[in-house]
Amino acid sequence: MNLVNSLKILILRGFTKQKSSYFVDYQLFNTTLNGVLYYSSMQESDRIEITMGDITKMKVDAIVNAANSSLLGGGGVDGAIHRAGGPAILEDCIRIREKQGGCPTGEAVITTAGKLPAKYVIHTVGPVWHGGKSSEAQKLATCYLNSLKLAVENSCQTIAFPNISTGVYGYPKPEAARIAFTTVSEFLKENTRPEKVIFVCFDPENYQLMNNLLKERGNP
Ligand code: AR6
Repeated sequence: MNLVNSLKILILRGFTKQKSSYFVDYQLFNTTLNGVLYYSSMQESDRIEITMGDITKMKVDAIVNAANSSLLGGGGVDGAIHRAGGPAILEDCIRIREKQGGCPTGEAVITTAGKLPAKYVIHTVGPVWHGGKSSEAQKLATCYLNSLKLAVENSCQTIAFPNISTGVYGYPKPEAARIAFTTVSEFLKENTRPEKVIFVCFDPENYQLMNNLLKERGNP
C-alpha cells in the first residue's frame, strides 16, 4: 500500500487543542484511535529576559554598548565596558574608525569583548533626547535592530542590551523601554536567532518598566 492510499483510510475524527499539544481522534480501517500531537508554543516573549545588574558581567555571546559616534569610549555603560574589557576593545574601535570614520546614530559595529566574559561587544549609538521631534524614536529602534542583525551575522545566540540612551542622552525611560521591548519582540517574531535576548537594567525604574512590558505580553 502506498502512502496516498494509507492516508485515505486514516480519517481524522476530531481534535482538542491544549497548551503545547493537540489530542487527536482518528479512524484507521474500522478502529477509532487517539493520540497526542505536540507542537512548540514558544512565543517571542519566552526568549526575552529582564535582569538587574552590570552588563559587563554577562556570559553571553554579545553585549551591547551604548556608545557615542567617536567610538572612543565615555562614561556610563560605555566607560564600564572599556574599563572591564581592557584595551583590546578600544584597539578594535580605532581600527573601525580608520576604516569607516565613527559610528553614526542608530548604526552598530562589532568588536572583541577583550577580557569580558562575553565574546563580542556590539557598539551602537543611541539618539540624544531633544524633545521627541528629531526622529529619536525611529533612531532608537534602529539601534536595537542593527545590533540584533549584527549579532545574527556573527552567529550570536545570546545577546544582552543595556537601556540605550536612558542615561547621559536623556531619553525618557518609559518611552525608551517600550521602543526597546517592541523592536526586540518584533525581530524575534520574524527570526529564529538569537535564541535569547536579555535586557540588563542598571536602575530599578528601568527594571520595573521592562518587567511590566514583559508581563503585558503574558509572561510572569
Ligand atoms: N551595566 C548595565 N547598564 C548600565 C551600566 C552597566 N555597567 N552602567 C550604566 N548603565 P549611558 P546613553 C545604564 O549614560 O544614555 C556615554 O558617555 C544606565 O543606568 O551609559 O546611551 C557614551 O560614551 C542607563 O540606563 O548611555 C555616550 O557619550 C543606560 O545604561 C553616552 O554616554 C544608558 O546610560 C551615551 O548615553
